[in-house]
Amino acid sequence: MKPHVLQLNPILVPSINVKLNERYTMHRLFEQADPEAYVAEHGALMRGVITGGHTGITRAMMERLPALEVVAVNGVGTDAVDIAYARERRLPVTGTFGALTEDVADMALALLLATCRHIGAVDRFVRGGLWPRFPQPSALPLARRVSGMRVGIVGLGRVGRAVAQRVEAFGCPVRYTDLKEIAEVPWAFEADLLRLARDSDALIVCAAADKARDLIDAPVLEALGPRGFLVNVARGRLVKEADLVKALQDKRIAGAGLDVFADEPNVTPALLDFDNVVLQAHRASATEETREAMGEMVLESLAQALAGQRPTHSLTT
Ligand code: 8YV
Repeated sequence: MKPHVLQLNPILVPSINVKLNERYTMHRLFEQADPEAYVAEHGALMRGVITGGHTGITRAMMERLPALEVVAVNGVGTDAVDIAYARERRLPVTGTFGALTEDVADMALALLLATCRHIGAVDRFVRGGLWPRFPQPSALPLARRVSGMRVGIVGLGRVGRAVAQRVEAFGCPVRYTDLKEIAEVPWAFEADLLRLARDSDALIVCAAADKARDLIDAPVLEALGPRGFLVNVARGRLVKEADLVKALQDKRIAGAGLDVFADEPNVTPALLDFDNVVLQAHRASATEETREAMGEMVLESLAQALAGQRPTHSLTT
């Protein structure tokens, strides 16, 4: 009999779904009209869970799955999983570590370029037929040069390093902050986030959000200053959104590029009003290539755990 696996989020790669269906009896909770009733009825069967980085899994849900042997996160952020409880139950919680690094770093660069060069605002200008109506160059403000910008990276994990490498190719001096200095990297460490913000033209948030929240608040934005840009490809709650809105309203920062938000999929409405803000829908890892690689890692983790082995990409066991 095939093991039963509960899937909390859709996977958009057909080949991965084919393999999941071949190997497991899949229970796609997001397709159920009444997910609560579904878990009540079938929860006891589930040996594996697949969830997304943002969705994670609560203790309450894991408690309803007594036969659970593995939580496979289709992502790298495990901040939404109750890790302490998983450890208590000796459950492996796996991630797709390394699979999405390049794409998330690419998204950080895309957001930095789009924000500094007004890509979104000018696209709206052209699309809206405004160019022929306002052909004079003064209709659009001058943009900002990205090449050579001083870039501050908040959190120098895999993604932070990949961002650093990319902006170096743009001739940008890089500094970073993290919990502690990292010995083997060529970039300058700055322990004080306020000082990093003050000495940066762009701050790029790449940190894990397991413990931290509201790292980027009014004082940090004030230090970044009216010519500074903020990019966030990590987690929304690392930025105090009310402070960001206020800083944008008061023109205390120059702009922001955001892929992640505090209350996804709801975006603080005020953020929609700024022309100097570029918004994405938590899509930094959403390429065919990366999502396929992530899916393969999920398959590998399920197979290992359900064969009684320690999954290679387990964080907890
Ligand atoms: C994904 C993420 O969007 O890896 C993470 O932690 O948040 C994103 O890559 C998500 O996990 C997709 O399920």
